[in-house]
Amino acid sequence: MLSLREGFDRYPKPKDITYSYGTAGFRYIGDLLDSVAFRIGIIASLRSISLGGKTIGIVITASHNPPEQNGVKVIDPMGEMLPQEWEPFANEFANCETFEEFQKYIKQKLQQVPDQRVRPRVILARDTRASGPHLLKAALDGIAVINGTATDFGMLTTPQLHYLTRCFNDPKFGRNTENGYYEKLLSTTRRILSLYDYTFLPSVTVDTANGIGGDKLSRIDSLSDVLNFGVINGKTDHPELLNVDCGADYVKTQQKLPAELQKSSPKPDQLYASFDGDADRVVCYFVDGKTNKFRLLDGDRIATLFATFIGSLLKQLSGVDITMGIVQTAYANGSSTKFIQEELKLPVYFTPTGVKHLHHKAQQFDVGIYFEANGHGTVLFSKKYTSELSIFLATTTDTKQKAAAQTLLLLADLINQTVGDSISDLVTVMVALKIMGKSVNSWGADYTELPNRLFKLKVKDRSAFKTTDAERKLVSPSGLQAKLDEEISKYKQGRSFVRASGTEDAVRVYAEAETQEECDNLGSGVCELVKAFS
Ligand code: G16
Repeated sequence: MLSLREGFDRYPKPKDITYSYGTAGFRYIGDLLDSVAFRIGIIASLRSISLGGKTIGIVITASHNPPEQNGVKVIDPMGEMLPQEWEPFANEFANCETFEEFQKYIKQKLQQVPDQRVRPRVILARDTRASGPHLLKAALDGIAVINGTATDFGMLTTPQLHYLTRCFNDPKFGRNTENGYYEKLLSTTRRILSLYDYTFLPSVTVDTANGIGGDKLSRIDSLSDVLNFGVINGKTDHPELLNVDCGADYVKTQQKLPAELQKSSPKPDQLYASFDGDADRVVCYFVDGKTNKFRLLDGDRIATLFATFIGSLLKQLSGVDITMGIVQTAYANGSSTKFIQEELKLPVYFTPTGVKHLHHKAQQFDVGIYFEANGHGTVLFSKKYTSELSIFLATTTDTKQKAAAQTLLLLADLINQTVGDSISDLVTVMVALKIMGKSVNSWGADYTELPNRLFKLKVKDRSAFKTTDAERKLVSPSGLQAKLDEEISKYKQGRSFVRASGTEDAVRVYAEAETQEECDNLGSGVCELVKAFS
């Protein structure tokens, strides 16, 4: 067995790097992550011991980032992100330089647990990146030095590993195998459709960013006729093509079709979708048959579609007391927020970027819908939701009301309750459009987006950019926010903010305004100010 000392020496920490557990775990160039992957194996094991041996997950992925990058993150027993109070420990432990320090951190953590003899259990999965197998080996060694048991699930989407982690700790949630994931998705879809006498959903073409999502969609295709997907950018065995000119991040930030679709002629007025590299984000889009223009249906649109769908079903039930709220980030288009508040008459809350923030806020509602504009999100349903609807279902005799209540209950099984999941989110979009008889054009006409643009700037030190008010205002560098406010005030419906990325070494600038020209000018003006302050 590998000793702690041998493991520490086998995976030395590079001297000139300070690692940080960012928006979604540690992310760097894959070749620079060996020591972090080894240590994440230890962190996950310690987390498992601290929870009396509950199963913890590790995902090796850099999601939307370029192929040469990679990342590691820890999943908690109920499929949620590592609690934020563990992040300072993760940071200190990932950065300690000497074996003495390294050993001290482990001892300190173990001293805090009720029973140190508990054997940790960890499950792992990775995306398709070339550095994945190597980092997996390092993580397995980290688990081994703490005498943990590890199960490697091979290549999965990130949400599949979230699902599995939950299943190991909460068997009612589903079967703890990859097939269990598909069974739950397919049987729930079939049951919802049968309530409306449908047997299948129309096929949708999905750009899977040359990532793991392509393989998994093909698997779903082969298992059932309920769902059919045409996969493009499905070259899973070419990791160097991951997220290159394709995928959810490309489509959202460039506001255009994936390159592959630009070359062909997408069918007008048809639903298309793009996943990111590990299939935890989805954006939809279509080409308008009248104008021949690309129309993006991003995370904000998916949130409003789900709210409209769930709201319309709830409206059919009398006397059911269910609260619904929507959680967004500063990136949400101002028009979407207005639509939610004024048309849907629902409350909107803002949190900083990162699922870990949105997820917790959404848990405060019976139906908590959270989506980042980039397509990362889900809908959470409370225990009260299930019990109220079950009681309603048992008492009503009305066929239509029964179907509505059953659909609502089944949605809690269809939509991944642990994290944003491109596959289950897309299927929910398809189900919602089918049951509401809504076309993509009608979905796109719910509101008109304000022109918006996202910029990425390289700066000397991104940690100098500190924010408050759900990242909508800067508190540092000193004096910059006042300059930004002055710039923003020059534009009609102008809104802009600046924040440091938690997944890339860059600062992001978001701008929106009444016209595209004004938006572009505002964005460029803000970028100039940022450059002057960095
Ligand atoms: C991750 C997070 C998302 C976040 C995105 C960008 O996405 O899970 O919540 O919006 O990074 O974050 P930042 O602007 O801090 O770089 P993914 O899909 O890469 O896991």
